[in-house]
Amino acid sequence: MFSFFKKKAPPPPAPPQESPAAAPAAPEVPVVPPATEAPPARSGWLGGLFGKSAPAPVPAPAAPAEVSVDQPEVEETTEKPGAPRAGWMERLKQGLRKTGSGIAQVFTGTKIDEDLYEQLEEALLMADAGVKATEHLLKDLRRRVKEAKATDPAAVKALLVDAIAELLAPLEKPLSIGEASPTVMMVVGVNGAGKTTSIGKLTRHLADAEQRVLLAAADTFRAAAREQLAVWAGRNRVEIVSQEGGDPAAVTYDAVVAGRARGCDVVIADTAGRLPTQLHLMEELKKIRRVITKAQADAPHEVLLVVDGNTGQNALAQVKAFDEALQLTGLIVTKLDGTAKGGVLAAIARERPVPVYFIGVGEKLEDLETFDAREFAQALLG
Ligand SMILES: Nc1nc2c(ncn2[C@@H]2O[C@H](COP(=O)(O)OP(=O)(O)O)[C@@H](O)[C@H]2O)c(=O)[nH]1
Ligand SMILES: [Mg+2]
Repeated sequence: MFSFFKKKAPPPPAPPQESPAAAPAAPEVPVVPPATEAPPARSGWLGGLFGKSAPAPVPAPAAPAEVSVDQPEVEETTEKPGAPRAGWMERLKQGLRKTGSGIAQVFTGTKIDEDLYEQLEEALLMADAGVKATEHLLKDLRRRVKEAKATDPAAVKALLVDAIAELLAPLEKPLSIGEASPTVMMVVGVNGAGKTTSIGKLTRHLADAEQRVLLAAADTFRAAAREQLAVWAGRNRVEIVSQEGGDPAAVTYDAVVAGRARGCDVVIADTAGRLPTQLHLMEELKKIRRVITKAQADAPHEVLLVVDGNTGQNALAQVKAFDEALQLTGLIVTKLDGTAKGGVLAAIARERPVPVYFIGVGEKLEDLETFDAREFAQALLG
């Protein structure tokens, strides 16, 4: 069992017989080999996965299953698996700069007065923090300023980082794999949020960690959606259960059954974000959830909502709606590299604190990161 830690981990012990760690090549295996034993203990997402060499190739194609499981086309990819954490922070900072500088701007003056608090209130609201989190942060900041007897705006800014980090801390939680076999994840979210892309990225990290992954293309309504997932399956050399025009719940059911039969470590279902008009999305998703339980009693282990960080307060509304219908276990917040106003995480923390397993900071494979409250707070004010 291992977890994706959000904390900076100590550097991994020197790998015994690995190729140069700087720019590891993608594995040449056609299919991800079955994990025959427990994976090595991970020192964390960053310490364990980033900058790590590809797993040793073990060509062991899976046995055919009863359901239609496509063996993926192997496609060459140019992405390099691994980016230094500094690079990631820079991307996040760049992404949040628009907002961040708005908040940081408040602290460029020379004194702490009511005017500063007013400007800060405005900046936080503009950054999508929402009324509740903004009120909370202002109150908390005033208390901190009083306690620390802070007298200059730079010190107040540092105290605001502390306040935001503390507010966001409950959202930090590692995604843990391996307690169940397989761990079944259902990924939901509105169209275009970044579900399929995030599944692709996550699958890559899991495959790199020698986890055997099976994908379920449960967005059966759009051919393009199935094809897109198949491309990611190909890139990651993992298997996919897909059926043209099939029933999404049936496809997911088949995938979980196949995943169990094949000893997969993880089954991930990609779902639709929009349905033909006569059908109701939430009802369809609830049905998928129920049917998964029929294939594996303790599943799904994770119901992940993918939200686009650019959608501001609407993201909070999505978290609430999906949580009520499906009892979410975690979030993936994407597109924080764009014009996102990261304040929405403060709103989520205050109003519906569903853990943020990952944040997306770009379209490439390596652009998925674990969430660290303090780093995020720093980037927000950077
Ligand atoms: N810039 C950026 N683009 C992203 C990110 N995640 C996804 N996308 C893009 O958003 C678009 C929609 O993503 P997709 O995975 O198809 O969304 P889905 O409809 O929820 O499955 C695609 O063009 C992705 O490349 C991210 O973190 N940053
Ligand atoms: Mg999709």
